[in-house]
Amino acid sequence: MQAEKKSATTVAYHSPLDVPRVLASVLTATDFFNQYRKTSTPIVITGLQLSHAWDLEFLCTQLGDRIFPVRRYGQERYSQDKRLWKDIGSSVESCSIPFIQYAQWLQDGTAQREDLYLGKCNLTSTPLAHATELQSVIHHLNLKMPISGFNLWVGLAEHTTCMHYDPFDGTLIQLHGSKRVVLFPPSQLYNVYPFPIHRHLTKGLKSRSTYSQVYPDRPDLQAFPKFQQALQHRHEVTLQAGELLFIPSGWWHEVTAIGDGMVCSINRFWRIMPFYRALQWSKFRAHLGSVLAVPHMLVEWGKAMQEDDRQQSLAKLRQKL
Ligand SMILES: O=C(O)CCC(=O)C(=O)O
Repeated sequence: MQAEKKSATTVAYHSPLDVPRVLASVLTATDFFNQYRKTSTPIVITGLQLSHAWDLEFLCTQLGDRIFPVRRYGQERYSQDKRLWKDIGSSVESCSIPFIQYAQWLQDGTAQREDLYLGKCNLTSTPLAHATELQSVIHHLNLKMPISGFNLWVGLAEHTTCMHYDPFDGTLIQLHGSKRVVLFPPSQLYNVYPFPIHRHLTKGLKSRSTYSQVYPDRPDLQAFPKFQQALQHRHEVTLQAGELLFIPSGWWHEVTAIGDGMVCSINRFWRIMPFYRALQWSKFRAHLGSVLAVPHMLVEWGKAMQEDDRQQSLAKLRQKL
């Protein structure tokens, strides 16, 4: 009997692999380093003590009229083929507004309607940078050599940060609501179809070679057939408030806010440790992409310098870095 031929578009699903969960109180800094960081293994650290609820009221008291860029994704974006997107990640069209204005938009339906997201906003020089829960987990895990300050991510359930990887180790702390994170290891780099590096030459940072062209939950296997192989390596975890996800450099991750209402997390990037782990192609590839984006960025900076509201135009470009 002839075996039935599988259509190129049939997705063979595998149960996702788990990400280990360990209680913060039983995980020492040495074990974290030896078992997870050294081996480039994602892990969820649970049971972090939150000194208060990180709800919208608390965020408003801490951030009030500070100005943050809020990205407008729009409802149509995720129904489009990613290859047609005009911008991605930090380059998505944004407007700079006081936090309380954003809080209002979260409550009155504007944020939902427009799929607005306050993504990767630097908290340095705000009171939240000194929050005890952030400081104590860093101390507990003996995390050193940050590449960035703390970044705030605030949005509504169902917002998705599309699948990408970072060229640094990352820690994502969930503070309010939950997030579902889908991960693929660095070995799957080409099976998840990153945007090509050369696209930076013509699109600057509006394209990102660290982003995948595939929607992991509804892949187009005709366009991206090798993604079928990546599915065997899919990991999935739901992150609850009071949990930290360690995302080693090069690991692909798609992050979706779930539940109802406001969802808030803070992340930070760290130099890759131990040093030899930094000798990975995905990291160099990401940096090469940034170098190729330079000529396009210079043109954009040149144009911004000629604008009447030069300061504002330059500030907008800085946000996209
Ligand atoms: O929380 C998010 O929306 C994205 C976070 C992320 O990509 C990260 O922590 O690396």
